[in-house]
Amino acid sequence: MRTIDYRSDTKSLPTPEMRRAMAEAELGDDVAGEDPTVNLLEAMAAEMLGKEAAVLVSSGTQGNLVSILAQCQRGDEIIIGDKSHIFNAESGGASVLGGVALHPLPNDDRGMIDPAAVEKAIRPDDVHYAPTRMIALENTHNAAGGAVLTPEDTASVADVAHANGIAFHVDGARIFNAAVQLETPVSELVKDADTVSFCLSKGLGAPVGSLLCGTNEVIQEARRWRQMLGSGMRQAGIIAACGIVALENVDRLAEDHSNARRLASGLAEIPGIEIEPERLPTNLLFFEVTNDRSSEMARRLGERGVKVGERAGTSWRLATHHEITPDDIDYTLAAFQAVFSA
Ligand code: TLP
Repeated sequence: MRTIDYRSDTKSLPTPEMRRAMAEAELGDDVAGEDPTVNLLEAMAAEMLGKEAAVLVSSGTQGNLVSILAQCQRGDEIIIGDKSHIFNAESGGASVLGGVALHPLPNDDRGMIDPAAVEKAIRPDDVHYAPTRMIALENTHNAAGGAVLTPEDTASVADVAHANGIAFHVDGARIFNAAVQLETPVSELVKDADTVSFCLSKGLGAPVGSLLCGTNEVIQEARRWRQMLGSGMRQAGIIAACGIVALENVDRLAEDHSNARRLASGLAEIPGIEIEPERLPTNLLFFEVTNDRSSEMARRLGERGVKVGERAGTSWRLATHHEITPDDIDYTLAAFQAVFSA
């Protein structure tokens, strides 16, 4: 039976080209800066993002964390979206390991934070307050359904940060999905960010790894924290080799978006599913199952090889990625028809 895994784009496996690149990669000790494949990946990432430097880290979570650790001190505060991954799904690492408080502001349904609210939330210089040291946005925004922030959105918050001498970070786990969707160079999307993290292991298809990009100074400090966190990875070129293949193929994310759109239009026709296909921005589809047998539906789809991401209650998330073909979309829609009409 075929298996089509929509639970996350993180579930995607490396491509045959990545496996070959892994086998053939030139390797060295990356802790000493001697792995040529890691060095090449970091240079490519820095150039594509328009930043001075980049460091390979083990995950998106670690990319966000080392950015925070490199730029904030114990007792500082970060202004962050209340639906952001950093706030909700990174184990409170900033607070546990950095002693940094998170100050959430509402994310709207595009994952945006109101710049005027940010301005108001910045703490005055007063002994009662934790100094605001960083402001962060997420692009694309996971919980907002893969919504895309434009360069203007980003600039509007970055300008507030910089006018107040505060660092501005972008959690760009899926920033290349945003760039492909907007048909804008990724460097343009993050030009106002001091640091950006992005993931190789989501839609880009690599098995492991993320990069943090920023100034030479901040990235050097981030390397120290990466080492302290136990992620000095020695011959990490076997990971980086896949990352290079991923970065050479970012344009193919457009196929994931088009597959997601076709899937959303098909699902909209199925009674028992509430979805707004016209609101679908990138590769993440969120929708509601309106009958009261949501878990049973998910199980039945699983029996047909279609694995879906159940969220809270009747809310589902499906993510498209490089392993999912147009033919898989047809198969999936037929499976939904069968399960939901039974
Ligand atoms: N998101 C994952 C996990 O929550 C399982 C997913 O399936 O969507 N920022 C954003 C916006 C993310 O969506 C994620 C992961 C991360 C950071 C963290 O990346 P990893 O999983 O590499 O630590």
